[in-house]
Amino acid sequence: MSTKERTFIAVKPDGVMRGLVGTIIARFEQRGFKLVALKLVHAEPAFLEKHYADLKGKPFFPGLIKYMSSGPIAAMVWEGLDAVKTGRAMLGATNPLASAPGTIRGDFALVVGRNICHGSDAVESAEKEIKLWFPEGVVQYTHALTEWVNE
Ligand code: RTP
Repeated sequence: MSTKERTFIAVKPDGVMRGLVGTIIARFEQRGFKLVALKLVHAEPAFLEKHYADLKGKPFFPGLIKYMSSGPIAAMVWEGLDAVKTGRAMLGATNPLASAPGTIRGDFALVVGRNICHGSDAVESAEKEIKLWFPEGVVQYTHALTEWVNE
C-alpha cells in the first residue's frame, strides 16, 4: 500500500549552475508532490561529510565532497505518496549512462560525478537527511488548494 512520505531532494551545484532548478521543481510539482521546504545552501565540506557519512572510505569520496561544496545546492523536501521511491525513480539511476530517458539524469546528465541531483534512498535516510538539512523544520500547509483558487 502507498503511504504518505517525505523525501529530501537536492539539486547539486552542477544542476544549479546549469539552470535546472526550475525544471526539477516543475517535474515534482507536476507529478503531484507537495513542496514543504526549499532553500539554497553553499555547504561546507564538514557538513557534506555528515550527509555522505556512509560513503567515507570510497575512492570517489574526496572528489564528491569537492564537487558538492563547489557551489550552491538547492535543498528541498517533497511530500506525497511513496515520495522516496517515486522520487528516486524520477531522478533515474545514479550513473546517468544507465538512467532511462525521461528521468532527470537520463535527460540532463552524462557522468556519475556530475549527476545533478540527489534523492533519499529510504524513508529512514530521508528522515535523517531532512533533520540534517532542515533543523528548523518544514512548513505545514494550513489551507486546502481550493481556498487559493476560490476567494
Ligand atoms: P545520491 O546520494 O547523490 O542521490 O546518489 P546515490 O544514492 O544514487 O548514489 P551513492 O552511491 O550514494 O553515491 C552518491 C554520489 O556520489 C557520486 N558518485 N561518484 N565516481 C564514482 O564512481 C561515483 N560514484 C558515486 C555521485 O554524485 C552519487 O550521486
